Amino acid sequence: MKDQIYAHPVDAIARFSFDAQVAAVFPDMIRRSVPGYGTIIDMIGVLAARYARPGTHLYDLGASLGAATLAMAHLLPHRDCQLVAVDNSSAMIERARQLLAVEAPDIPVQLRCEDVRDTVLESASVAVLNFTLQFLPVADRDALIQRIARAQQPGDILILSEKIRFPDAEEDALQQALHHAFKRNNGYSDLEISQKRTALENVLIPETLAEHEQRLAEAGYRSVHVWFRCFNFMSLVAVR
Ligand code: GEK
Repeated sequence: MKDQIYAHPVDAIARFSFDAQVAAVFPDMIRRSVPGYGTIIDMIGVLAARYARPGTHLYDLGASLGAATLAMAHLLPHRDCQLVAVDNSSAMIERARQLLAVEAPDIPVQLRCEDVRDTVLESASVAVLNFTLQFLPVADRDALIQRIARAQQPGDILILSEKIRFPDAEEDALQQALHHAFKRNNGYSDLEISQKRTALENVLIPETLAEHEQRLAEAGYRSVHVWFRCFNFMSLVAVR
């Protein structure tokens, strides 16, 4: 289904939330809004296949419809790993349940309708935060990253994808303009782009690459690699 949520003028734009309306159009919305989304999903599968250890858990935190879970499921080399997909939107989890039943009926996935800040984490050889951390209050981010790190052993990974901001105002403006050009090229009108931007204010709070790197280092990740970047979107693999 095509995302037309912000296609018509709205008087008072409500804060963006991951409700049933968003869940229904989510695959179209995220593909047309996040540069490289398809590549990032595919490569999460490749990364997970390399780092998953037998008998451990693979967590997709803020899983939405489970695209990253599915990518990991298809390439997972060990049958005794447990895939866990967590999202606090019941609309997302319900649709994810239906999609996974069709796309990966033979691969058991534990679906949890929970806040990622509360979900229990254990022996996490692979943890994925694919455009989720950016929706948490900044004050809650250190604690979540530290909790993930504590559930991991040396050599385990956290894949962290985020929209970022740049410390240099001119570069930040350029990267934002390029992102908007990407959205226009994908069929979003200027009205849709500007209304969505208003809805996301104080909901999606981007940080700089340096802020992410510092948080990961403080949590105990010994190396952090930028493996994808396009405009103001990037994905890191942090090795515990
Ligand atoms: C993908 N990873 O397709 N607890 C649990 N879930 C949360 C929380 C929270 N505190 N806050 C936000 N979410 C997905 C895409 S979308 C990114 C992730 C985007 C969930 C929220 O309900 C939504 O499903 C997801 O995080 C963010 O690979 O829409 O830009």
